[in-house]
Amino acid sequence: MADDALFDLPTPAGADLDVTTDLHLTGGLRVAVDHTFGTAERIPLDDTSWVDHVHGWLAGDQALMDMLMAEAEWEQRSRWMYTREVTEPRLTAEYPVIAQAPHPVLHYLAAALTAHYGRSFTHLWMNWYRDHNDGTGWHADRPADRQAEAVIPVLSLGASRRFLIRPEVGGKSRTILTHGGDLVVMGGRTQRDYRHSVPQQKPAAGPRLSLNFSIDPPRRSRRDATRHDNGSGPREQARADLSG
Ligand SMILES: O=C(O)CCC(=O)C(=O)O
Ligand SMILES: [Mn+2]
Repeated sequence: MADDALFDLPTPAGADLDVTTDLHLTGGLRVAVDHTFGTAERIPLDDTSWVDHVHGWLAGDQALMDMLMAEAEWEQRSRWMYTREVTEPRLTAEYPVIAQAPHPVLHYLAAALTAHYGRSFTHLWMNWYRDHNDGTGWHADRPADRQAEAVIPVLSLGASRRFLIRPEVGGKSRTILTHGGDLVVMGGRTQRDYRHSVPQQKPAAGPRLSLNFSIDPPRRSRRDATRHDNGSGPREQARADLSG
């Protein structure tokens, strides 16, 4: 995109990580995170909003992806757009309480994020983009967009895709190219003052999963919240376009 600033450092740390180090914590899955966050690139959006792009934070992303695609409870969700029901262009699986997820590796990931960012990530929702026709339209994450500030880590597995972010009031978008194993963390007032998306695209792309962590209270799953929000989803209601 001509108007995008590209933030991409091709320095995958994941290749250097030893996937046997944390086996006792990952449920035997051969993955490892970089506990030092040594490849983190802080992208200031303005004085109060930022994004961290942690290149190659996770080693073994394919093993994690294979396990989650086989074992998580994926569902096809739909939502109301004005007068018609629209099928979301992706699959979703959700753990409103990560501690109850039956996969130790998810606890391991949440604990590593909590240790670094100093807040207790308790809620996980995952997207499965089956190919380039799947995506996520412009939105802010709820309820984080109603909090003074928030930290939302998003872990990418599988195919590389473009993660866009632009001011809530409109304007140029920035592109972060996410590779399998990369972590993108939105912080500060990003959920209030910016919108983000993973656009559907023409160039072919294989499957990608994203793992989105938050500190939402567990009493309502995002699916329940969708209903309470009068047919428009908790994340989706904040979307500025209809692309999904
Ligand atoms: O897939 C991604 O990288 C981001 C997805 C997202 O923003 C969301 O599901 O709220
Ligand atoms: Mn989001």
